[in-house]
Amino acid sequence: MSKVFDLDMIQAVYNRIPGRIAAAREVVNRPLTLSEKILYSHLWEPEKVSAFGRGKSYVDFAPDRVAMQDATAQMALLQFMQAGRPQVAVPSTVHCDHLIQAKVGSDTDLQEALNKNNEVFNFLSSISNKYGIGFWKPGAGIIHQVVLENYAFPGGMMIGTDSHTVNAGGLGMIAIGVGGADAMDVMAGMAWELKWPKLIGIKLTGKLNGWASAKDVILKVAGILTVKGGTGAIVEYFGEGAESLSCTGKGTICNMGAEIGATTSTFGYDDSMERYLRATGRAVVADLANGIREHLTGDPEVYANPEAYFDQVIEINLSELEPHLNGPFTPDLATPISKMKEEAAKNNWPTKVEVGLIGSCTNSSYEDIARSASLAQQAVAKGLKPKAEFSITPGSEQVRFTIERDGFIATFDKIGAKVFANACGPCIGMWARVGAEKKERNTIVHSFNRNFQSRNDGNPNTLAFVASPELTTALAIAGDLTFNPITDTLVNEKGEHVKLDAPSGDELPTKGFDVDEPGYQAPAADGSGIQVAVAPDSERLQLLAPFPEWDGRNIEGARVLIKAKGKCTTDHISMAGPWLRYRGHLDNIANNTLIGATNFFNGEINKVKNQLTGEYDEVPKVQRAYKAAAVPTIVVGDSNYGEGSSREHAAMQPRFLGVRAILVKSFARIHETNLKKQGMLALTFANESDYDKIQENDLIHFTDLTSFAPEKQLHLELAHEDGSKDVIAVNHSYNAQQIEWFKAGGALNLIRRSLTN
Ligand code: MIC
Ligand code: SF4
Repeated sequence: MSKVFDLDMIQAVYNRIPGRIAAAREVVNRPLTLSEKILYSHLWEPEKVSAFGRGKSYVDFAPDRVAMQDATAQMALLQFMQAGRPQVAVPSTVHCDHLIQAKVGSDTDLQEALNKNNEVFNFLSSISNKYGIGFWKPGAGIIHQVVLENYAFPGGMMIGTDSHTVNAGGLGMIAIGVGGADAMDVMAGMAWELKWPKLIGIKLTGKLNGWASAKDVILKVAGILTVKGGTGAIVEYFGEGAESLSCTGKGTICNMGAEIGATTSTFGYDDSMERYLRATGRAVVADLANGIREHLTGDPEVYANPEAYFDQVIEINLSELEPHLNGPFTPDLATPISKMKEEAAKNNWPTKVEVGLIGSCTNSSYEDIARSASLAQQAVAKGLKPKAEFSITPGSEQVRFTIERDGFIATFDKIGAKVFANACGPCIGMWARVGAEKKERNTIVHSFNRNFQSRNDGNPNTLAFVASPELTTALAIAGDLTFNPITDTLVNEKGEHVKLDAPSGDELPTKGFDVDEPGYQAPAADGSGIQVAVAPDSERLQLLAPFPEWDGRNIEGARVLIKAKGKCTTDHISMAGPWLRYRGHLDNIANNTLIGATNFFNGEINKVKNQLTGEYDEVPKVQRAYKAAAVPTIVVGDSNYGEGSSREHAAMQPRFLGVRAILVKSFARIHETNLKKQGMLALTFANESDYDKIQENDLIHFTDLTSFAPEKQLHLELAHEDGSKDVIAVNHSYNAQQIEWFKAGGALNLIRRSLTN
């Protein structure tokens, strides 16, 4: 596309960056990392610059832009509607990508999605039009790919209502996933608050070769740091290895930083980013960035002596990196391909690969597709017929159009691949996989980022492994999880042993990108006359009613709705797939609340005791019964509760159904903020082992909620059925402002109040 979006804004950001960094240097008085430079350049109150405490200070920021996808934008914009503003305060976009189900192939599936989701797409399109929001239609592509191609810029700061917003770190941004309520604040012209993050430095040396790809860097990092190792931290990559990676490869690495819980990941501006900006029609942005180049990367002293500036440093030699397969069921279980035979046997993983899927926001760049196509081409030339099914979901119409022009789709056709619409599709469970309902144990491999149980096809017995698109393609051809393309051979149709050569492909199209109909709708210049209608009887959309304020009293006589055991991700709390249909209707989507979580007391899913009747029933039903009887409840959980997605539904639903507090060993960052924003109590055990003290029939009394204050523990009395009692201390991370949200019944209530005053 020829037009550069929001160039004035980028220019203004670049004009102020040098001065802001100079001011920060004065107070911090040492060389700065890239992350610090971007954070300091985006302070809401630049005059209050100070040496903020990592992991301690809450700081207000002014992000440059906001991105939203269809499944979360509905709730974000339903909230924004209530803020009483005529227009968004910063450039914002909506992308329709999550609601398209992959079934037959791109055209049919897209048409089907348009028919099914017409009401929601119309709502999003008209509300975008009204409030000055750029709207990307269904089929235009996946939010993060479209953002990288059109909006991301080095040194910028963005928030987005999707955890993989972090993808834009590939173009040197600080881009952070948030809940819709946070997005609403920024669109309404308010500050955005974040605890000043810790910094993890990852030094990349050497150069990728052979079968290794950028994806393997993050698969390895996930193995080292685990799903919670990045919590509260920004991961900054640097070193000659970092510079040798393509810009989209960097995007892949940052994208999957969400899987280690990192606030975001980023890379310093370099030649690869300049090449990408020029190739995507933004030479003018590249020129501007070149003008302040030294400010768009970390100081040389930092990279020369990283231990002195980062809280943790990891070094990875790209020259020695092996392709990895991470999974099943968690993205941090990393196995180098050479160890897969042994691991699969040890764990009894089915080794027959049923399906290989490439694409998603993580891995759908031109380079990814070109390299995978080189393998498909080899399969054809060497007489190999893929043993597994194989599918591609391109990340954007621009990539799809270009790869079609360059013959890659035709190559994939020759190996019988299916091309799905430019959308999330199977990655978010929008995949009508034939036979999934039989719930058979089986193995699939994909180039996406998440592999939580049931995520892709709804079958809890599908073992999904995450790999690079290249390895995914090779394993689909081999139909075997233990096939190591570096050492192993395959038998072709003529019975000959053949070997696959390492993949190859261009980083960017030599003939340039091309697209016919990108799928963008610019907003009306004056949207004041546009009506946004929500039908009162709609089952898809529902206007929001305010949550009740806190009554100023201790919560007493609370019941344990569920004590969740083990992993409890946002997929367990508010499942996606078929439930995506209710993302704009709080009452309806609340019927999936915690239906994926395992009940500690009976080991079962979606079966908890209703203390009013003594019977066991489904979680949402039991909670609705408590609500009707005005019985307060709490949800108890394990570590890293709420990991995964940014979906604030996982916080709003329990809140809507009347749950009063979530008490866990630890939270994932976005979920904790979402709970606070919605006026829920988000608490952590002061002693993790107190988790064991909570019994099924307990009555729980707060003893000191009336003196709720920052940095002060709260106490809960557990009255057990046998008459004994325990008093436990719980921690919280609320600051004074966040306590006001709690008191008001949610942050939005404060905004509503300010409008009527
Ligand atoms: C995901 O990858 O889980 C999603 C779907 O993109 C989510 C957003 C959502 O739940 O709508 C995310 O990662 O934030
Ligand atoms: Fe879509 Fe999957 Fe990316 Fe989430 S991770 S934005 S569902 S492609």
